[in-house]
Amino acid sequence: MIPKISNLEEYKSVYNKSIKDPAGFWAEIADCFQWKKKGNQINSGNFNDVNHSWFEDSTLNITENCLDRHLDKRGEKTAIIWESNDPKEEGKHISYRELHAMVSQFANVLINKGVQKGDRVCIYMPMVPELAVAVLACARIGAIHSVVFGGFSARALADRIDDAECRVLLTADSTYRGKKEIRLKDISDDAMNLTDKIDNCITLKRTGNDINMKQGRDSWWHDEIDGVSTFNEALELNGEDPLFILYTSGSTGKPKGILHTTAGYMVYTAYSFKNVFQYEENDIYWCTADIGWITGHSYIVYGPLLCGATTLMFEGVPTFPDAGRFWDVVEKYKVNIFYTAPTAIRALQACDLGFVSSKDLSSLRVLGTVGEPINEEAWHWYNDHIGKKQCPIVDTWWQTETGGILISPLAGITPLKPSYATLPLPGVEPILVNNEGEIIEGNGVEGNLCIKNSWPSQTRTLYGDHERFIQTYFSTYPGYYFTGDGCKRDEDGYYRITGRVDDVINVSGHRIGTAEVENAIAEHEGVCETAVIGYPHDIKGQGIYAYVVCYEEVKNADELRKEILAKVIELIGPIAKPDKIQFVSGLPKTRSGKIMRRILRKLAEGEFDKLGDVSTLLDPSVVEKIKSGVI
Ligand code: 7RM
Repeated sequence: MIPKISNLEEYKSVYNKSIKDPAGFWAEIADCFQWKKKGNQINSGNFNDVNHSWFEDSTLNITENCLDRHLDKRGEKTAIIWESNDPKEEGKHISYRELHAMVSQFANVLINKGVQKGDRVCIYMPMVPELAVAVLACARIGAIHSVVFGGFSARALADRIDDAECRVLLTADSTYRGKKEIRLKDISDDAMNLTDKIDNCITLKRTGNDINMKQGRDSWWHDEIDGVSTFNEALELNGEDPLFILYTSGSTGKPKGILHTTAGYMVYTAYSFKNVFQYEENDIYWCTADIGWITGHSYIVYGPLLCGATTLMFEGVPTFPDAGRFWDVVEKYKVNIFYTAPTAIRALQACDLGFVSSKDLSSLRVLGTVGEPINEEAWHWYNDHIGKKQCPIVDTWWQTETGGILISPLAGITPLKPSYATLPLPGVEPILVNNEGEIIEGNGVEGNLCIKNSWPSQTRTLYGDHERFIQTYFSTYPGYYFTGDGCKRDEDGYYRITGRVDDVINVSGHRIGTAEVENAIAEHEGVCETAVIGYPHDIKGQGIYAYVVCYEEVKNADELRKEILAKVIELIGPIAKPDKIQFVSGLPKTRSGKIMRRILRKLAEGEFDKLGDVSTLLDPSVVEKIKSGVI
C-alpha cells in the first residue's frame, strides 16, 4: 500500500527525509508496486549533464500495476464510470476485470497490426472509455502513445503524426461536446492527406454519423476486436522505456514532444494522487480534464488506476445542457473528490446560483484546481458554494513536463491560503532564481521558479531533440530545471504561482505559444507582420490578442478578421483563436528590431499611462497610433 501522509508534522518529517535521501525515500514507495525485476539503481544523472533517470535497472509493465494487480481484491470494483455528453444516454460502469479484458484484447489488435515495442501510436479520440483502453493497450505492449486533443486541427494532428513518425492512428467517427459535433474521422482524413505516415487507422463507432473509409488503411474498432483474445501477457519493459509523448507549446517554434518514461512516472503519479487528494478506497473520483492533456493522462488514467480507484470520465462540457451539469454529475454518482480548472469555476460562477443550490453536493469531500492561477474570488466561490466551506481545496501546480503535481496542499492537512499552491510534495525542491541566475533565499521573496533536483516523473527529453530539451529547460539557469513560471514565496514559505514569464499564454488552462499563433496568422497572404500576446480575460484567465500589420490598406476589417481566424483554426485549431485582432500600421520595436511585447501587453490591458520607457523605440509614434486605434 502506498503510504499516505496523515498530518502536518508527518508531512514535514517525510518531506525532510525525502530531500536528504531521495533514493531511500523513493525506494520505499517503489516497493509498493509490482515489478518484474527489481533493480538496485533508484536514480542517477544530474541537471548539468541533463541525464536524470529513475529505476533504470528495474523492469515492469505499468498496466500490470493499473489492472492485473487489482484483479484479486478489486476485480468487480468499478474502474471507470463514463458519463456521456448527452444526459439522457445511459452512463457506463466498467469493472477492473472488464477493463483488463478490453485492454488486453486491444493490445492484441495492435500486435496484429504489427505494432511493436517502441513504435508510436497516435490517438485522436473523444472522452470515451475506449480512449483509456487505447492508451493502456499501447502501454501494455511497450508502444509509445501520443494523444492529440480533439480541439486541434487536421494540420496540427498531421504535424504531430509526422514529428513522432506514428504509423497507426486511433480515432472515432465523431463526438459531441455540448451541441457541437466534432467530426474526428473527417479531420483524421484531412490529416492523413497531409502526411503519408499512417498505414492503419482504426475508428471507433461513437455517434454512428457518416464517415469515409479508405480500403486497406481504415477499419472499424468493433471489427478489429471481433473474435480477438482477451488474454495478453504484459510485456516486460525497462523502467526507463518511453511510455508516452505529449505535445505542448513553448515560447518558440513548433510544439515540443514531451517524453515520459515508465517507472518514475508510475511511482510519482500514484504517490501524488493518493497524497494530494487523500484518496480513500471507496472514493468516487472525478477529474474534468480531457485525456488530451497531461492532467488527463496522470490524474484520470494512470494515477487513479494505479491506486485502484474509481475514476469518472465525462465526454461533455460544463454548460450543457445547462450550467448545472457538473453538479448533476456529482449528485448522480455521489462524487467524493472533484478536480477541475479555474476557468470552469469562473464560467459557472458567472451563471445563476440556482444551478448549484438545487443540487445535492453533500458527497464532496475534497476539491481541486489545476491549469492556471486561481483568483481569490473564484477560490471563495468554489469554497463557499461547492465545498460549502467543508472541503479543502487543493490548488495543484504542475506542468506537462513535470508529469505529476509538484506544489500543492495535501487535502485536509496543509493549512490553506486562497490562490496559493502552498508547499512542495515530498521529493520536490523548488527554488526561486533571480534574472542573474542566483538563488533567492529566505521568505517574502519573488523570482523565477526552478526545481533543484530531479523527481521521478520528470520529462526525460523532447522526442527526437535532446539538444532543444537542454536549451529550453536547463540553459537559462544552468544546473536547474526552469519551469517558465514566476512565483512568490511568502512569509510562511508558501508558494504562489504568478504566471508564465515567457511567451506562453494560458487560455482556459490550455498552453498556447504566441509564436505558433503568430506563424499561423502570418500565413495569411495579406499579413505583413504580427505580434500575439496574452491579456487578462474574466473567464479564460488569459485571452489572445493579435496585433496585425497588413501589406495594404485594410478596407474590410471584419472580413479580414474572419479570414485570419480561419487560418488559425486551419493551422492550429479552434483553441488558439485570437479573442481580439487589432489592425495597426506598425509594431513597437527597439532599434535592433525586437518587438517590445511589454508595451503591447500594457496597450492591450488599456493601461496607456503605464507603458514605461518608450524612448528606446525606433518609432515612438506607432504607440500613439495603436492607442488611438488608427491604422
Ligand atoms: C497541469 C498543466 C502548465 C502551466 C504552468 C503554469 C500553469 C498549472 C497551475 C498553474 C498556477 C496552478 N500542465 N499552471 N497549474 N498556474 N497555479 N495551480 O496545466 O503543461 O498544460 O501547463 O500551467 O503556468 O507552467 S500544462
